[in-house]
Amino acid sequence: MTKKALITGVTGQDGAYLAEFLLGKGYEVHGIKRRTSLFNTDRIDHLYQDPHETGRRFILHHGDLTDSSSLIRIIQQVQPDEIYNLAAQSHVAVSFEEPEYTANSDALGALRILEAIRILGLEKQTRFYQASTSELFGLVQEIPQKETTPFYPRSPYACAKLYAYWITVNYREAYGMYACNGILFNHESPIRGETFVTRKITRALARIKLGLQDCLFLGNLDAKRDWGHAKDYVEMQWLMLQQEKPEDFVIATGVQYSVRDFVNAAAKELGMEIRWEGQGVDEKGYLVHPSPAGGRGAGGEGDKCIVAVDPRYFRPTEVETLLGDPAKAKQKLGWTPKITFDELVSEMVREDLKAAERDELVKKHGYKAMDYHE
Ligand code: NDP
Ligand code: GDR
Repeated sequence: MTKKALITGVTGQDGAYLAEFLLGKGYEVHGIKRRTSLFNTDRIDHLYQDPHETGRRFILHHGDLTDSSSLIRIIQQVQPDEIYNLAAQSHVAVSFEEPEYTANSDALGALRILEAIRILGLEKQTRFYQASTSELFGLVQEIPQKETTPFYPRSPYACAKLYAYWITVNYREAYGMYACNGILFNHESPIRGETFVTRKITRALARIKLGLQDCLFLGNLDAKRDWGHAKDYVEMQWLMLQQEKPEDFVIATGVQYSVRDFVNAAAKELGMEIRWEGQGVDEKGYLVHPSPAGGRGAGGEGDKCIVAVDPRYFRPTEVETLLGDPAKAKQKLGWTPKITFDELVSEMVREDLKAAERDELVKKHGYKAMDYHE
């Protein structure tokens, strides 16, 4: 029997990698996408199958995590063996600007799916994966963080995800459902959203290299993260649903770098040198460099600003340091990340350089792509 999986957030980074992975495993894959005014299926276009064809194994449905009726209808229609709840307003900084919407989609969204499973009597048939996050650890209580480390969320996003984490545990215990949390640390890729810091860096430095952009504006350069590759991590999402008993797992590499380290690694990949030594050090220890934002930064060749700090990107409450301990996943799921930090940076830079070269060509023909600073 062909297994059926339903993925919420299929148009996102993880959704795209997971859909591809499950199709490779022979699954029939259903994805929920929300209505948008323009096509936003770039990440899954290579998987698209014409709805007029028969025997399709990749099927998209319109739905929204804030709309129970659509979720119940789709789950009833698909009768999935596995549901991967990846949809979320996933940007931590944006969650301070849209806290209520973030709670609605990220916290109540998980509840709506769990309730739909229960309402439809699928508790024993449908396994449920919740995309939990290292942001739950927030103000860290223990280094490195593992499954038993106490949570201390530091943003509306993390608070919403905390609810989703516990409601998943509760439905498992209350109704005997196969429901589990993957507590995933940051994972990136060439299809990472452009406003997360890694992609923002690789994209901007590639464009600076080709003269398409002047300066990269960042926030906290000293924040430390445990960065892995999304392709490695989606395999663990699937493995968590293939165990005998549902359990929660930390997925991380166990290695930590700062945002500044990431900038240096990306710059090195492009053969660029970031001169962090500036004209002085300010009260917070940042190297000062005159920049259009009047902020703090680092110089490039001559006196040109390449990287500057714009306080706009500071968060009201920051998560300064995250480092995961993936020992349990290693032991029970056989987890070892295949892609190293250097390989991740190199792949992201390579792909963003290709994109910048395309933009350069377009520019040569008289068009200019908008230079968003987000
Ligand atoms: P993305 O932001 O790339 O993708 C999020 C997806 O959710 C998109 O498909 C988006 O649709 C969809 N979505 C957002 N709101 C709704 C809604 N109300 N209804 C339906 N769909 C919606 O996230 P990632 O792929 O990076 O992450 C996947 C999940 O894992 C998220 O839940 C995230 O919070 C969590 N996570 C991510 C980590 C990471 O490092 N990447 C680490 C730990 C957890 P659209 O394309 O229309 O915007
Ligand atoms: P994060 O990822 O908040 O960890 O959440 P992000 O890449 O946004 O930030 C990482 C760290 O970099 C600092 N930073 C900046 N961040 C952004 N976005 N833009 C900047 O200009 C910038 N400058 C410095 C941040 O302050 C932060 O400390 C991601 C998301 O995918 C979540 O959905 C997921 O749950 C967690 O990872 C694990």
